[in-house]
Amino acid sequence: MWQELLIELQAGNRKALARAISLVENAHEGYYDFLKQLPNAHTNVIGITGPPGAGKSTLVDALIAALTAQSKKVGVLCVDPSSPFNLGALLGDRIRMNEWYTHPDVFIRSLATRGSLGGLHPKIIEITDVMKAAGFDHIIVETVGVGQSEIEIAGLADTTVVVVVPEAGDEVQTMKAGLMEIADIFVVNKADRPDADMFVRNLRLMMAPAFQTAKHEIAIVKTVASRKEGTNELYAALLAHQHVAKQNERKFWLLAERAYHIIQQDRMKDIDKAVLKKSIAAQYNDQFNLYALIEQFQ
Ligand SMILES: Nc1nc2c(ncn2[C@@H]2O[C@H](COP(=O)(O)OP(=O)(O)O)[C@@H](O)[C@H]2O)c(=O)[nH]1
Ligand SMILES: [Mg+2]
Repeated sequence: MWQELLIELQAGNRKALARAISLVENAHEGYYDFLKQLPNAHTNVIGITGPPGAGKSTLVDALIAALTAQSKKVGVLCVDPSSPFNLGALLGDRIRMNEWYTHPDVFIRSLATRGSLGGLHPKIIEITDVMKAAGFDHIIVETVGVGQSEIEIAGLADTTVVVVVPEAGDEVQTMKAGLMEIADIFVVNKADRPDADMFVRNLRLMMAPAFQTAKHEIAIVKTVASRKEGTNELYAALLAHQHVAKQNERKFWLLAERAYHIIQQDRMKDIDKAVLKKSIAAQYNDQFNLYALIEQFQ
């Protein structure tokens, strides 16, 4: 039933790709059968994550320019940040990347987060796998690195780039446990700021223990994304990491993360935080007990 769509998207038909993504994004009937037909494609997925405002979108934009200059085909997924209190997605990324929407070698899709478990789109892994079938040289996924989404991005990407900025000294300390662990490459963006070199030194010191146990070197690349500076160095670091990403042990770990996440999503699909909140509000009184309420949902 889905064979034709798959053949078209594999042939590079972008409309077919967009249709296939919508099929999966909206979990239309039969989408799982479509997923089961996907070939085992080996496109390297580059995850770009980091705090809001670090310059991730600007960096992705600069990276697209560097890659297309080398005639590479690039697919990009942007997961727009949205606050749990306000589910509207920001349109900034869309507007900024306008010039790429008509480029024949570039495909960009923005996904709104829908208050999923870790803040990423609930079907992000599946949609990335659809993108993998479409014959891109590189797939870039931009996500905001907050909370649980770090684990998701690690399961999603073969190479995880963590973007930080020079002034974020304290933030880097507190993010250490999450973002630091998943970084295959660090980008210190906004290197036009005066403290950039000192920050890079501090980051190296801070990462020294991790560098010793890591099986591969974790590159630190300085960029000024808004001036497209440092993108070639970043590209070199990405290529250098590709052979590491393809090692089987790591690959299987990533696939296990993906499988775990998809199973988790499936088991949680009937649980809606808004419904939980409504039930809590309706039942809240002096005798309220959260665990008794939870039982109603299990
Ligand atoms: N000074 C400076 N500003 C930058 C640089 N890269 C991005 N910015 C600015 O930082 C702001 C946030 O960038 P954006 O790409 O939207 O960050 P994101 O939230 O991580 O995607 C924007 O105003 C950018 O123009 C840089 O290298 N230097
Ligand atoms: Mg952004």
